[in-house]
Amino acid sequence: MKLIGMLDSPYVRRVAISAKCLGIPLEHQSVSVFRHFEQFQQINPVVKAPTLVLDNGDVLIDSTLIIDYLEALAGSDNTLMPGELDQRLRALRLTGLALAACEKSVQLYYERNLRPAEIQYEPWVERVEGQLAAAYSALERELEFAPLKADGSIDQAGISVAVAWSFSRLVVPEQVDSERFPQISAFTAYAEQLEAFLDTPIE
Ligand SMILES: N[C@@H](CCC(=O)N[C@@H](CS)C(=O)NCC(=O)O)C(=O)O
Repeated sequence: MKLIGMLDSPYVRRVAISAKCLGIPLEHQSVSVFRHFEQFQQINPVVKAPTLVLDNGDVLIDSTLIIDYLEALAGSDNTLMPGELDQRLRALRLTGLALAACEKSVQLYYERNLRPAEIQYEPWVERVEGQLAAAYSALERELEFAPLKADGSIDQAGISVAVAWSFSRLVVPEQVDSERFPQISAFTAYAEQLEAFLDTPIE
């Protein structure tokens, strides 16, 4: 199976890291949705990263759906999601907040870097900045209440939180002050030292 997309996309990176943690080999092709648009179009006309191309040619998009498929391939004995209901609910809550933080960081990055300065719309930017801060504030409270385990293992919530934070620090550093979000920052420092993360650097 081939994973298409750049590792500077948090969505691509969470799929690549999840696959490694689940023990599923993927052939990674660093194709950019911007710089290699036409090449990407040949693989997937929708041009969304990540794209997973199965060995039979089927194409899957959306990181959460791709990870769902990888989880099904790995089997229930090898999963990144807790089985117990309350823990699963928390993992879904954390993952949802991390994905919202990714989405808002991407929107800010696109607004600042793709849209010409004269047609940038500040009320929209302020709205997105507020949403990004709200997502990380909620995550910080969650981790204050109950830290994520840092015992050498990692689950889907941990992968998504760390990937989101590293991405936001890269593309919108002025929005994500480590001192304001110490729990998230410390957990990300732990995660980025794990083999699956070191093996999957942001490009
Ligand atoms: N919800 C999707 C979001 C994927 C996404 O928006 N990826 C960006 C790259 S970071 C992309 O494909 N951008 C190109 C575009 O939307 O035209 C997921 O989880 O995979």
